[in-house]
Amino acid sequence: MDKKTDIGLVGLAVMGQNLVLNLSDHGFSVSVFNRTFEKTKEFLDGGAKGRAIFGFEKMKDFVSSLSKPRKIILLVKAGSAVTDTINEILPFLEKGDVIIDGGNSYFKDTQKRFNELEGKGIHFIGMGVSGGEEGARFGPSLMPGGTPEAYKMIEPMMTKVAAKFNNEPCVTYIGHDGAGHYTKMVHNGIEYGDIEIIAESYELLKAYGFSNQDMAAVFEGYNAPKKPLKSFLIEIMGKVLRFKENGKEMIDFVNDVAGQKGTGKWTAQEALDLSVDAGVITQAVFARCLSANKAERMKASTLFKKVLDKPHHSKEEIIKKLEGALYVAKIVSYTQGFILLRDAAKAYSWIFDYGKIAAIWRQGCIIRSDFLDEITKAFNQSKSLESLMMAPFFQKAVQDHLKDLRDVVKEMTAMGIPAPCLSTALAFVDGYTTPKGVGTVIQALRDAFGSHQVELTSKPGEYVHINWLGSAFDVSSTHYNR
Ligand code: NBP
Repeated sequence: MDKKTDIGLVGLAVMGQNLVLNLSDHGFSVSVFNRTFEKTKEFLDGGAKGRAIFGFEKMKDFVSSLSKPRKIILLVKAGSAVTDTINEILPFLEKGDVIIDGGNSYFKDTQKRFNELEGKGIHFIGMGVSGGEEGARFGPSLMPGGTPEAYKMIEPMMTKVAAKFNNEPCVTYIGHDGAGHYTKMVHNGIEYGDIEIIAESYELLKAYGFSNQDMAAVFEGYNAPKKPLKSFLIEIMGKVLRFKENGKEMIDFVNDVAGQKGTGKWTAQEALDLSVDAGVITQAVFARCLSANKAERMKASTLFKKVLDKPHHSKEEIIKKLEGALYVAKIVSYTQGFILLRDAAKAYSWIFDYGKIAAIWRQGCIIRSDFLDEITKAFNQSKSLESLMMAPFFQKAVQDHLKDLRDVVKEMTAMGIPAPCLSTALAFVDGYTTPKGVGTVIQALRDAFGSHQVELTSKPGEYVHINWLGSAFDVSSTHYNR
């Protein structure tokens, strides 16, 4: 091969192979490398055959096949594999070259790698890639973070391979160092919430006596054009429910033990670290944890007898109420996700354009939906929006359907169907919209047992200790605000 290639990719598992083919479809020549050379050979003899895709066994040859400044995408397993790969490439790079980590790396690892590589004159972009195998192949949503200069170098390629929504590419520069991977992490957290509320709906409909095929029709109805829930996940829920193998509806044979890879957990941990209520995402993570504890659940199910209500509504009524309930819960979940992004921007000195972030999630990724187009409009209309729920469009939507969520949570509680995400979404709306909440009692008790001081409404900004319990040795402790 005489000519240098446009871009290189390391990691020929499912994501890597598909992204290479996507790049190739758009006319880019690609050099590829994989730790196990056998996989490279298989790819060159298989999917890559007849294309301008070139494989290498030695890292040195791979790097020298690239046109300068070199651009190398990593799609290897997140964690130490990324560090190992960077260390292997580094000796052959020159100042000004760019490494793009397209895996689901932890944003703090990305920040560290960014700083180390920038110190060596190598650009590092942590790029969230969403959409799974299908997305990588035909158009993912891409969330690149790093320096704007480095992004400019890969922008022409990324805008071509990214998914398109109304001809707009689903990629935008997100922000400095780990901002891209952070945004991908929050995206994945939101995905956890979306999946959990669909799962809770399924449990309710099942308890109402809907067959799988009837439920499929309900989700297909929710996914009809112009409907507020119209989205990829609702669409595939219908397909999953309809799916049969040898005449059997396969959903009935799936063990109820949920897996997770960690990005939901990171989002929940971040929410706790930044003191943000991302309850829907966090409860979605806990729901997976509880589901995974099957042996204990099986035992507990024999120990506790419940007195449960029968359905209170007709099937038609519950379909309608559930649609409204899911819509409000989704608004809450995305509101919380964007509040997390807002507070992360403050904590990590990023400048986010929330309208652009919502815009690149409209296509290509797992949470893609028409709803995200409304979120894009809401943030574009008001750059200083405090929270999504306060945008007039979503304020009205919550107002119109809050009773649906309340009725559905009430019904699930009465029927003994766990609704961790739907109920936490309702609790958030009630807490968020109350002028006087639980803080009063919490502060009074903290002051009573630990002398942590209270702020009296009559003296804003001043913290005093009250001797609630009439203690003889009454001393104020430090006031902790959080
Ligand atoms: P995997 O996450 O399964 O990783 C497999 C790749 O990593 C192979 O190429 C493997 O090489 C390589 N690798 C490993 Br494992 N350890 C290595 C090491 N120490 N040094 C060099 N290479 C090493 O692949 P994937 O599912 O395609 O995902 C790639 C990235 O994209 C991950 O970060 C993932 O979280 C992210 N992601 C995946 C999806 C999805 O739907 N799968 C969606 C979005 C993002 P080998 O062939 O020699 O073992």
